[in-house]
Amino acid sequence: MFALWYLTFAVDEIRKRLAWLFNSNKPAAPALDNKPANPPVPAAAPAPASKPVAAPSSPSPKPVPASAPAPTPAAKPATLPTPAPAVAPVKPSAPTPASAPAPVKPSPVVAPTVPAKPVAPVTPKPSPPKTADTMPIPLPKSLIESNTNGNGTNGQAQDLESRLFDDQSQGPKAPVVDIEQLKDASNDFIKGEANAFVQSIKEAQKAGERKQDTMVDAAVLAKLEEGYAKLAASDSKSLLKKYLTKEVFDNLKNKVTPTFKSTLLDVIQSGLENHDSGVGIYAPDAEAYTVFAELFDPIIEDYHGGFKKTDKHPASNFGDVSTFGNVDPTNEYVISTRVRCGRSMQGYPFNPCLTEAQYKEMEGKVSSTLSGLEGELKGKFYPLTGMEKAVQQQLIDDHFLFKEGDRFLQAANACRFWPSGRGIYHNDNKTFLVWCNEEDHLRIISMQQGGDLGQIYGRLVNAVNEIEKRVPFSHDDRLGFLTFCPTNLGTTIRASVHIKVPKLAANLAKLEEVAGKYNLQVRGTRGEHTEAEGGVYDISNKRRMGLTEYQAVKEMYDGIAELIKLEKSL
Ligand code: ADP
Ligand code: CIR
Repeated sequence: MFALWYLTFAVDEIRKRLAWLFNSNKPAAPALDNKPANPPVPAAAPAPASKPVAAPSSPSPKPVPASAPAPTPAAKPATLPTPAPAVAPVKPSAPTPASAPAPVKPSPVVAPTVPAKPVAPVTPKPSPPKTADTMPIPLPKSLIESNTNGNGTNGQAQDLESRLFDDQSQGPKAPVVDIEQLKDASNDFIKGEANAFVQSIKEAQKAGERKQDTMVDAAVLAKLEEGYAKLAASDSKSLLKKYLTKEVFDNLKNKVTPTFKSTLLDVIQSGLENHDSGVGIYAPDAEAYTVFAELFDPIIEDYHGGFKKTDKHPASNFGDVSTFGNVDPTNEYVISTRVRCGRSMQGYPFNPCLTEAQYKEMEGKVSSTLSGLEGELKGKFYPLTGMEKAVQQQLIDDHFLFKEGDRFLQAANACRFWPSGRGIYHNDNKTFLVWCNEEDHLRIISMQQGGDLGQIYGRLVNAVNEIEKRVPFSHDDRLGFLTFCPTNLGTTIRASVHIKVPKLAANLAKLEEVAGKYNLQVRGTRGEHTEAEGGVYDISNKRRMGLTEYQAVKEMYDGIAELIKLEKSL
């Protein structure tokens, strides 16, 4: 019975991954608001591996350290290859269909993603685990390559499919060979993929497309030492400065991540170049969370209000959306409300390690996937490439679109090949939006005027559920959903209001202190690192890890209610 269940699960899983792989890349909508598209802005010439291309509006493109990981031509997983003998952790209710591909060499890694929820059950089975616990394992490189080459199906994959299903045209069917044979076939397939993955890395190393050794080169070390000395001497209030002690620095400065060879400089260069950072670090690739854990862990614990290195992020739970009402029932203080979450697509690394081809491929996948949404989520995808500058600026001014030239992201090598692969999807009234390839692969956003959090959060939950049915996302057993910035890990939820509380805000330090009591963060009107305009503040939940999505949103809901009460009493 278990074997049959396992087999059904494996069949569904393979179908789901193949569907994702071979999802056709439909062209994006021509331009915003149905205006004809401009001729596409020629993408900045691909920079040499270590030289990011700054966003056009960047005030002063920064020199880039020689340490940036050399992009390799093929997609690599954002989630991590598992050391050879290790197998994805198995939850009682979700057997692991396969072990993840083997890494270049055994090394500490972030736990792999957990298996996917079966999509089309063939036989009755135990109730499936929650979505967040059911992400498929990363795709082997050879599968991705065959897709991106435009060669149609991969031979191995096709062979496996034909061994699992007798007739594709009829939809899913019962297996046509016996269970033991199938399990063996599946294991052989996975082993073959793992070997191919390792082989492809070796070949890329031979061809000089990626760094071969695990040593940090002298130029990077010199930059690290110089940057560290300057930071240590500065009055920076960043978490980077707080936790990068000399001991931690010396322990980490020679380390590199196993797959992308990212260095400590890749992790901290944003904070080294921007002493006014609040945090100052990013994960250039998912392995960095493990290799540089000595720095990430205390920063994560500090930012997320006590999430310890021994803690495990809880399973995803969006809760009962109907329990949220209007955060400002009298409509006196709250101007607008927004809830967003971030997602990383399985099979792709974070920004600093993406190639331009991958950016474009991801944009195609996002655009075609979202084009299947219906009802109030129905909308269009608008690529940044070719978008009229005036249209882009209006979207930014109206708080719908990400800003351009963020110096914190630029210094982290996150703006390479801009605007290639970047874009925004939104419905007609712009209450549901998805950002593509800004800081994270996807930012899923629900927002509208006023304080009806119930409606806004309900829309977000509906959207996330719909998108998760179609796209496999990177998830880690301990860290939750994987994101580029450690402040966004876990739930990735930021629920915010644009609010005017003039009496409380008469003293900004006081406002921040009171907000802090309720685990809230105060930002300016145009988001992070901006000033308040016309007395409008952006106040949101600060922590995103160690609590559920529901609890993260509730933290904002309850905290804002308290701030409004306080404002009224003054
Ligand atoms: P993120 O929330 O995606 O981390 P930012 O802080 O940069 O990033 O904010 C992105 C945009 O969202 C900014 O234009 C900001 O003004 C806008 N925004 C955030 N919260 C609200 C809100 N409650 N109402 C309207 N716009 C908002
Ligand atoms: C900084 O360190 O200020 C930027 N790298 C942004 C950090 C993310 N901010 C946040 O509070 N969520």
